[in-house]
Amino acid sequence: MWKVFSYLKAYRVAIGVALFLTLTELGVELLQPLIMAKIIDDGILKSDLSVIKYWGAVMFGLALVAFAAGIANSFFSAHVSQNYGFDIRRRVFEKVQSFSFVNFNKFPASSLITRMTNDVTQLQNTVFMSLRIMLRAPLLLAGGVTMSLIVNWKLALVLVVLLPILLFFLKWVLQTAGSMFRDVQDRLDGVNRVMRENLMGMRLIKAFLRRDFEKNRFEQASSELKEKTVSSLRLIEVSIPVLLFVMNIGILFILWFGSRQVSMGSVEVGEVVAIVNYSFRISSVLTIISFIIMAFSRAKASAQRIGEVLDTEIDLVESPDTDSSLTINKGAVEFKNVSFHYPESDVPVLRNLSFSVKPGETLAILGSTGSGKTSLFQLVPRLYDVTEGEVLVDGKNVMNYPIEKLRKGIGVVPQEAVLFTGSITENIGWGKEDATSDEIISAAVDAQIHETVEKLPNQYDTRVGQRGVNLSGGQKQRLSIARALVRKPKILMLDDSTSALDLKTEGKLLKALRTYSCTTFIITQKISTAMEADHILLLDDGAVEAWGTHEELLNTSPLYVKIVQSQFGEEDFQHVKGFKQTSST
Ligand code: TTP
Ligand code: MG
Repeated sequence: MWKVFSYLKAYRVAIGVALFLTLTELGVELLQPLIMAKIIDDGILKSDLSVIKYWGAVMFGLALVAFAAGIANSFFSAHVSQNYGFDIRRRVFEKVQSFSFVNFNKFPASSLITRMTNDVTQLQNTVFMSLRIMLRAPLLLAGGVTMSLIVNWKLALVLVVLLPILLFFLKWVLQTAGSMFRDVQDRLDGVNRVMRENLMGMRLIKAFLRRDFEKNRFEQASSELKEKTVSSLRLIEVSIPVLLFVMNIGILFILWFGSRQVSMGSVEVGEVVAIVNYSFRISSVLTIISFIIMAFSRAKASAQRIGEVLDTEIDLVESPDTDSSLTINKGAVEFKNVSFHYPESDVPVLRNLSFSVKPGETLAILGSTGSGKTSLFQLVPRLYDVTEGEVLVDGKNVMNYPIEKLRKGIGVVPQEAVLFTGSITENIGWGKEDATSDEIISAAVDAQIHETVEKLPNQYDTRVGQRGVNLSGGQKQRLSIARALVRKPKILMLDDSTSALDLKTEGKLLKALRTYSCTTFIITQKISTAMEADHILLLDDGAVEAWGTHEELLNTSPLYVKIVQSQFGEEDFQHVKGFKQTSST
């Protein structure tokens, strides 16, 4: 948590200036009652107009100074707090970017969003408030007491006794509210989660008529947030009247005691007025301190939450024997006795896989749903690391590649097409930082999306709506293929990325892919796609069920034959069998 606050160090000069300005304001504030006392005792009570005029002018001058200092202080405080917030947001964002999937699984997306927005804002507000008043408040308190002691120590003893008790009470409030606000922020995560899921699943919710259900879910999350916030605020709100009540009793006592002293002649009226004046100021400072405590307890909770993200240890890092000169040259891929389970579970997902693919070859991966196809893909660009065995690219363990260079040579088309807000050009060009428009168009042509794009109202400048909603499933798939192709990868990995394409388009796409000198991994459900590949890997429950060409598998794998039959029917099956066998001989 303290680390989060330590980023303020970068702004120490501006903070120094802001605090100096606060002290100027404070100085004026503390001098004013003293001058008032002077005006009353030496001016009003002695009917000396020149004294009143002189000290009146001094007071006016000081007020001007305080005014200017206040404005300048606001300026510096805003500068520091805004830059500090910007800085933290950037750090959290960069940290999240470096997260492995294991790290990601620890923080729900909604919680990361709240941490990066609301929690940072809480910190910003507190920093701003601190620079404006936080230092002023305790100093005003200390200054108020000191000045009172100077003016008349007997009267001021009341304050000396009362204040420690009140401060102790406030400390208790700070501690209790701190943990309560931690709860509040967690509930805010909850609200954001429901909100996010709702917005993302809007179409589904409408289609399934689940509006009322979702409404209740949202209201529940929202009311939990409200209740937690109310009970936390209530604590702070109750503390203010308690403070004021105690202080007012103290002031009454000062007045009573002071009037007795005045009649006895041992205290001047102005002195009583000054001390009462200081006491009122102290009361108002205590109110401010309560608010500061509220802000501080919130900031403490937020700083903890941000600290958790920043302190997360990245578990997927460059290995110590990384060879920084390694890059993917040819694109040969080999799996050697690879076993894998996700770090958060013990269930084996891939079991003892061994196979190899030469540069430029195409490997089709088939297998029932949940058999581990996507998981297998993730091991090549090191989105996860193997549990046992080795994945080799161009004969070198992927662990030996600098992660950046490894991933640069790989084009991944995920199972679920993800697009970003922006134009078609931007979305395709996202795959390669310096892609020229020729490269983008040629990737689009190969991905069989060029013609569709040409028909769009603004062609390549057409904006893809939120999460690609103005595109069909197949169009989105082809755009994400184009995005991978534009990288001219050495290894291209298509995760069921042609599922939404008709056979004719798919055929054209596969033909275009052959012109790329890259090794292609293609997860597919379709035998028609697999038939074209150099090798087929049939996965069953994470293990190799069969390996070979289409013809080989027809002869060796009953499961493969079953899949072929289920997709083609008996008659077509004979045809497919015959066609492939004659065409290859
Ligand atoms: P996948 O590798 O996702 O299976 P698949 O790609 O073959 O399935 P589909 O055809 O439906 O796309 O999953 C294999 C197992 O691993 C499955 O039990 C779910 C589990 N799994 C995780 O635990 N975490 C993950 O991030 C993924 C992707 C899968
Ligand atoms: Mg999958």
